[in-house]
Amino acid sequence: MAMLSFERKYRVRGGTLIGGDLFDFWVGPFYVGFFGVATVFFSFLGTALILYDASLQGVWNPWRINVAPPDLKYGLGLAPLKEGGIWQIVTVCALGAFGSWALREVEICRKLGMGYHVPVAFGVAIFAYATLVVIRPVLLGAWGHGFPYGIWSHLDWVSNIGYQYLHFHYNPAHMIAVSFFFATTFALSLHGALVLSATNPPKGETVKTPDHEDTFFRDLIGYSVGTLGIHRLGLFLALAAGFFSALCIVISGPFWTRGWPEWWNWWLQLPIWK
Ligand code: UQ2
Repeated sequence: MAMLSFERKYRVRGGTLIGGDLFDFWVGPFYVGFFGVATVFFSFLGTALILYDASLQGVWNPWRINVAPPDLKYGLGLAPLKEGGIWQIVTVCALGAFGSWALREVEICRKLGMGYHVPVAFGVAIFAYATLVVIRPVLLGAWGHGFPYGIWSHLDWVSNIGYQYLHFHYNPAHMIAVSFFFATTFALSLHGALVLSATNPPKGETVKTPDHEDTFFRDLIGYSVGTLGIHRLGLFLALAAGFFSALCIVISGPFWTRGWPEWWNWWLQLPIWK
């Protein structure tokens, strides 16, 4: 599998953003590039630091490992290694690894003469993460507002922040984000089911074509979004879910400090009730 017949045709030189020809080669099926080296560097360093923090605490249960951000008293300064400094370096490593991975995707897109949809999509996920550990903590004035790196501990963080605003489901941006997540899963289930149904005809029959897919939905609801359209819709729904997720947390604290149920008082304060 490491050298498919078409790989030879598409393993073209160039398209690199940095480093010229230096890292312009493959290792087995993987393109390396400057950003492949950078991704490996940041991933290993970040993972090693998480394991080092676990060793300091003597916590080896994977569910319970926790790399905590600094205390709020350190503000936006650097904290001592064992008091959140590791969390700060791990955060730099995470952003370095994610950003390098995105730029490696860009280099591969350039090599292949493709659009940049995949790195743009991944960029929205990076943006959502950066909102949690950089943008919101900076707006609130302390790295301690970032979330802890741990399977169990990050769940506790989400729960605590939710209760801090009394009832997070009253956050209008959270409502929109959740709706987009549900719409995304709905659209993918429709799409996946439709493609499988068209490509799995009864024994002895030929595979069905896209006009069968269009016709199915025209018969059902009088409308088909189309084979290209469903992928545009899917990308839009997923990116919107990520965008409104970032929005709902960044407005919590920097732009609204009370409980989210209270935000809806604007409705009762409309002049039409007077
Ligand atoms: C479609 C189409 C596809 C699809 C799907 C539809 C042939 C293979 C799933 C139907 C999707 C519609 C009508 C949009 C639904 C809207 C939301 C927000 C979920 O028409 O074209 O291509 O996979």
